[in-house]
Amino acid sequence: MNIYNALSENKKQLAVLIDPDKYSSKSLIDAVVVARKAMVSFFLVGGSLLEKVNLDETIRVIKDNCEIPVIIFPGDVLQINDQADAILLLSLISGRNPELLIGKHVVAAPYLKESGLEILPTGYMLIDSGRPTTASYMSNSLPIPSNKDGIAVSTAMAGEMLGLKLIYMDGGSGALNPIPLSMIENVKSAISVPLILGGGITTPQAASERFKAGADVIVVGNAIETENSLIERMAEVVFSF
Ligand code: 1GP
Repeated sequence: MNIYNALSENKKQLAVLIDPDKYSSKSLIDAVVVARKAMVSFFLVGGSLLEKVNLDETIRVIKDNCEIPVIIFPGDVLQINDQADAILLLSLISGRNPELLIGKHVVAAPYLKESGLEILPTGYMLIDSGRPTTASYMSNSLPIPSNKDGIAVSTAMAGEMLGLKLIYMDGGSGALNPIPLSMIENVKSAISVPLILGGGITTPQAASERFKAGADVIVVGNAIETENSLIERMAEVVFSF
């Protein structure tokens, strides 16, 4: 399966973020079973900081229990794993940390080439969500202020002009406030590549509003860690479009 083509289909899609630190084998299998039933489009796996050494096992459990494609959402070069289907090759274009714009990519390139993973060049934009997140702290970068739509628009446009194939706007996992609708609308109308959106989306209504504003793929992580059934309700929103 070509993951980029699947992400670019002109339809709304739900991705479930699995932070390997947050799941036991049992709770992961439970989540996978619900995700399969709900016909979730993708799993993203990874995190800004992984405290347990179980990425390999996490991906294996997912692959053993469903056909849903696994995309690595790496917080570091240590999170390259060839059991997955694809990897978001993130350039943190909202920040000015050269390591996350090109440095880590140089280190990772030979490993990525060897891995056989499908590479998804992604303009990653952290948006301020009301409090520091692990992503903003670990990336040593300043998120874009949530009321500065113009900065977000120009940043996303620049990312597309540089050849990045996806734009991912993220409030960071566990964001206090999800990304405002006006920012999503303005960014979406300025780019033609798929727009992935995540961070602090905890209700089907918040997801629905953000799909309407222009998000193509919505990523939900935190909210489903304690309530699996939310996956089904989020998926119902996707199928209502
Ligand atoms: C974080 O976009 C993802 O990078 C998902 O965020 O965990 O807050 O849903 P949540």
